[in-house]
Amino acid sequence: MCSYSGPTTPSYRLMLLLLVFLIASVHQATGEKYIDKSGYLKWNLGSNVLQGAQDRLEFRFRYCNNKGVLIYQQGEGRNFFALGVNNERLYIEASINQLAVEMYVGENVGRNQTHDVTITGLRTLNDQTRVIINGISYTPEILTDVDVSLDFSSSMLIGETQIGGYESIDQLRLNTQRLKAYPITCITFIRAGPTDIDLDSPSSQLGVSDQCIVCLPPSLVTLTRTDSFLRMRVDNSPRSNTVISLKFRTKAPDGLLFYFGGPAYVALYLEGGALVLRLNTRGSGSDTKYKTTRATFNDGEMQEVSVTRTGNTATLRDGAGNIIAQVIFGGSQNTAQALNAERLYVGGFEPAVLGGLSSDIEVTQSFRGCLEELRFASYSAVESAPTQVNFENQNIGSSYVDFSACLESASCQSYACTGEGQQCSLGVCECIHGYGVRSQNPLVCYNIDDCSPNPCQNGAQCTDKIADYNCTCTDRYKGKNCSVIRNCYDFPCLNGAECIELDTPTPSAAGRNCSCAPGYKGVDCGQDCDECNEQCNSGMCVNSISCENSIGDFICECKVGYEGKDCSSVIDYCKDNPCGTGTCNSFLTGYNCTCPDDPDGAVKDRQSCGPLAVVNPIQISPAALVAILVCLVILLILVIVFVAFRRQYQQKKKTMYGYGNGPDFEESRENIMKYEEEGYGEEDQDAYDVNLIKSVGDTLKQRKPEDRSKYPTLPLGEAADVGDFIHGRLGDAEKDTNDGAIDEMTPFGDEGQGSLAGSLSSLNSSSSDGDQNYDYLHDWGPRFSKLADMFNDGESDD
Ligand SMILES: *[C@@H]1O[C@H](CO)[C@@H](O)[C@H](O)[C@H]1NC(C)=O
Ligand SMILES: *[C@@H]1O[C@H](CO)[C@@H](O)[C@H](O)[C@H]1NC(C)=O
Ligand SMILES: *[C@@H]1O[C@H](CO)[C@@H](O)[C@H](O)[C@H]1NC(C)=O
Ligand SMILES: *[C@@H]1O[C@H](CO)[C@@H](O)[C@H](O)[C@H]1NC(C)=O
Ligand SMILES: *[C@@H]1O[C@H](CO)[C@@H](O)[C@H](O)[C@H]1NC(C)=O
Ligand SMILES: [Ca+2]
Ligand SMILES: [Ca+2]
Repeated sequence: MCSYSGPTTPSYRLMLLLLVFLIASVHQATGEKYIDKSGYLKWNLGSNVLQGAQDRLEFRFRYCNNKGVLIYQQGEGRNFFALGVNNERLYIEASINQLAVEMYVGENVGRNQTHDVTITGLRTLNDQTRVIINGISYTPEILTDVDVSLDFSSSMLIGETQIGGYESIDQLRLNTQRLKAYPITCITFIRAGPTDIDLDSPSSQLGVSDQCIVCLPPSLVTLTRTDSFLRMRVDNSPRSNTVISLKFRTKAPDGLLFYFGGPAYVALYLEGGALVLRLNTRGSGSDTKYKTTRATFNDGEMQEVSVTRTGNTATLRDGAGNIIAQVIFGGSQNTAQALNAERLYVGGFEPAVLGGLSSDIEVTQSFRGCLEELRFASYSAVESAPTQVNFENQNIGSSYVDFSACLESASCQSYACTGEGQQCSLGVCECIHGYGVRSQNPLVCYNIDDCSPNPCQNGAQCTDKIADYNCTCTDRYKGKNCSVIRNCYDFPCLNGAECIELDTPTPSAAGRNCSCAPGYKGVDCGQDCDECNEQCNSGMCVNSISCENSIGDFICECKVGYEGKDCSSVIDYCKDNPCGTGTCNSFLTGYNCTCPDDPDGAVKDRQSCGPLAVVNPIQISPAALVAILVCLVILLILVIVFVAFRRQYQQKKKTMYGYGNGPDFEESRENIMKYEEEGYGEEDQDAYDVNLIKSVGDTLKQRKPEDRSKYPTLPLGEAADVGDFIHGRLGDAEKDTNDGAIDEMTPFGDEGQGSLAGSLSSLNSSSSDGDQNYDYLHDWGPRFSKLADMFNDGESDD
């Protein structure tokens, strides 16, 4: 269970830890070994240190470079067994009774990490072989298909054993390159079968120390100019033996790699891409030199070389230790010659010494490119392995160098590569990809015409670019070379849909994807989508009263409170902030305001937060105001015109027919009917006297029921015979003697009666008025006497 963590667990762990520590310290006692590059531990024939390893081989180790031999057992004839690392995997190579075995036995063997390895079943070297690395078990990846039987105690594998490297590549029988390199390793212990190998007492060793150090990052330097150099501080005691190794990357064919010594020296440089090794151990006379036949050391790849000088012999080796050049100075090989150790120049000569030194050396310009992992050893009697020299910390003079990285594009003099299409690359200017060389010295590059021959097909137009071209295809074609028919051309999408080309070997409807315009559906967007009944890319009617579908479209009639093409949005009546300082509450049907002057909303349904005094003021828009004014003006004009016309008419009548009499009688009556303010006869002094009209109404209301009975009333809901009613009313009016007029006709019947002033009417309301006398008007004053005259004149005219 998860909760199981009883008191036994920690103590168990502690015990385990103690055990591991004990084992570790036991192994430490046997002596961990750091074996530098070029170093090795070696046991002679008959030592049989790997006896029992065919059943179980255990070791703990760390390494620093990408490949190399860890354990090498030489056997009789061509038999051998080798175990090492290659690209972070454990690798075994063996040859047993003329059968070659190659296999990877484990993964995740990273550099600069300590690994615990247990290999079982080495006896068969097949899938029975198992490896456990840091607790993880791996089955082998067997590259060969053979059955062998391996036994480290049998005579077939009796021979020398080398661990952590090898004395000489010549002693190795390796079939492949996978392990051919000197590793830098730290070996804590090796146990073959039940027995630990005593690492303290090999038959011979080189470059081995008792203390493991962590892997040093490789020291590197970029030399950027033909006069760059580094002068390194090294042991300056003259000694008879020297080892110098380094890695380099350049494209420049010429340049000094190193010069060690004074008048007596060993030197290595590039000349025309080949390596030249020179040696002079006397300090005078002509030196001896060897130039490699291989002239591709300036191919821009990483090259690893080492020069070992022993007395008057110098040997140049590649990274695996293969000899590629050797020179012997003088006659006697046995004469130990101590080189003057005052100088180690790397990459170039110091300007001050140029000419003074090395008159034999043809190449005096500097190496340009990257140098890595310089190793140096100088010794007399006991061999010592070269150790890494730090370019940055161990130089005593330098110029035009960069210690940060391998700066491929910085390794040319700044003015050198400025022409069109040029770049600096590991020491040389070159034409960039897509440019051709028009001329060397000075370098001129030109843009290669990528349209010739024309790669564009089907009438497409070609545009040249740098290391590329662009075909402008006609409508029907697509592709880099316009050689492919577009699906969208032969199978277009309909109704304005966007057509997306898909990749198909042949043109087909499946080779395009139609992205339909709103309102359409179907693979080619040829169908209308019914927004009233299905989900469409144009939306669907929601919250609608009605929906009407049409081709490519639809019309929704929204429910109250909704808007939008598909009625999906709720109308926000508050969006224009109609409440101003108040809070607006929007509902489906409208909005109301909660105003600061009425936070509790006592006054309901306020549409704005103006002053409360005017609740629902009648709003008159300016247009309405203008309309009313215009109406008033028209009315005024009409009145004026009417009055004027009437004046004129009366004048006319007076002259033509005599006053108030003649054939025009009926016409006069009509006018009366329109001229209603006359209705109350001479008692109405002010036209439109509202009080007067009101009083009539009041009089009517105040009538007692019995009074009312005297007047016929129109029974409610029995307004059938209005004609009869009016007729009866007329009759009543004639009989009636006092009381105010109550309908349109009676005023004319009453006209003139009860009025001191008599009738002001200029018309004859009835023939009975004919004998009227207007003399009393004279009593009203001069103005009225004229009136009186007028009327009397009219009478007399009759
Ligand atoms: C190796 O690991 C140590 C720490 O364990 C680190 O300091 C060192 O830089 C590493 N070396 C390389 C080459 O990565
Ligand atoms: C275009 O044409 C070039 C030259 O004819 C050919 O090398 C290339 O493979 C073609 N590319 C395609 C995508 O067809
Ligand atoms: C290449 O041609 C296509 C048309 O085929 C054009 O859209 C594009 O811009 C061109 N690119 C260049 C770099 O000329
Ligand atoms: C077509 O396009 C749509 C959206 O752009 C995508 O979901 C669909 O997978 C595409 N169909 C194919 C066959 O590529
Ligand atoms: C606004 O209207 C809602 C719903 O009709 C009502 O509940 C609320 O009292 C009203 N508020 C005001 C301030 O009129
Ligand atoms: Ca081009
Ligand atoms: Ca539709």
